[in-house]
Amino acid sequence: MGNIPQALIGALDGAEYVTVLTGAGISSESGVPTFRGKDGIWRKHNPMQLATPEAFERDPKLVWEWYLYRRGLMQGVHPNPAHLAIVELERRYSRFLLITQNVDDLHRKAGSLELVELHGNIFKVRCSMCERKLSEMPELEGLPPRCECGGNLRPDVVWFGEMLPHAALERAFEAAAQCDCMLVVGTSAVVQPAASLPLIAKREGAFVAELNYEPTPLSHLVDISLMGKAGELMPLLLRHLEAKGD
Ligand code: BJW
Ligand code: ZN
Repeated sequence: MGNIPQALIGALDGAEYVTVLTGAGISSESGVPTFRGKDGIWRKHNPMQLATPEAFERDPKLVWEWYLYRRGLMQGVHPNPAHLAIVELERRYSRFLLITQNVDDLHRKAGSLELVELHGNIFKVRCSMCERKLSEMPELEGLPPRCECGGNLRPDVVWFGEMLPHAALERAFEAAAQCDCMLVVGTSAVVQPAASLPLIAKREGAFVAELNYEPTPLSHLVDISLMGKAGELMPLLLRHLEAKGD
């Protein structure tokens, strides 16, 4: 088996409460583009013109077109071995929480159960006036789609400058403070407040390991930083853990 540090296997093996924080990198091997980095979305598109409440107010049609395009991309993709390894990991613990910044629904498709979506879900819709939530897009009669109240419907995602869903954030902070071990997978760890969760876990005594393609601002602050593809590292980690349990 490949190289997974014993300290990480030991920490996971001894943990009662495990959390995993994921970012766009975990879905890149499924074909979902990341935001930052070489082929990142924000290289080609200005987030201030597409992912802020001001942008939506200014040009709701443009914002909707961009989100419909991305929904289309995400509809056709499937969970990869990293998503599936997290499902396996969850089965090993009575206390477990998966905290994702991703809006692509791939963790749910993979079968993860204890899951919080910090930045919402691109397949859901809500009203920008009355906060009514819809689990599906209404029949389109032009963009932007309208709510019964007359307000513009919008994707149920969190844009820059917006608060994260309160219950999700509270659950994530509590889990970060209480867990014994946290895995941080495929996030550039620059977007707050998600990026502070590993630091809270560390401060409260958890063993924190990062799995990423490249170094991040977290790399020198965590216990272990593993460089590689999530779709290879996560299944490998699981196999080591299973071998230890035998
Ligand atoms: C692999 C891999 C493979 C690739 N295997 N690895 C100044 C200082 C501090 C904070 C702020 C500030 N100015 C403003 C803020 C606040 C702001 C913020 O943090 N900005 C920073 C960018 C500076 N945050 C907010 O506004 C948040 N709200 C908030 O703070 O409310 C309170 C507040 C209000 C008003 C003012 C101030 C505070 C909301 C954040 C919302 C983020 N929304 C988005 C879009 C979601 C909807 C959509 O999809 O369209 O969420 S932006 C985007 O970034 C998306 C992601 O969830 C998020 C994080 O990105 P992520 O997941 O880390 O992806 P990448 O692409 O960055 O990284 C991928 C990583 O994977 C890389 O490291 C690769 O190496 C790796 N990788 N392939 C392993 N195969
Ligand atoms: Zn409404």
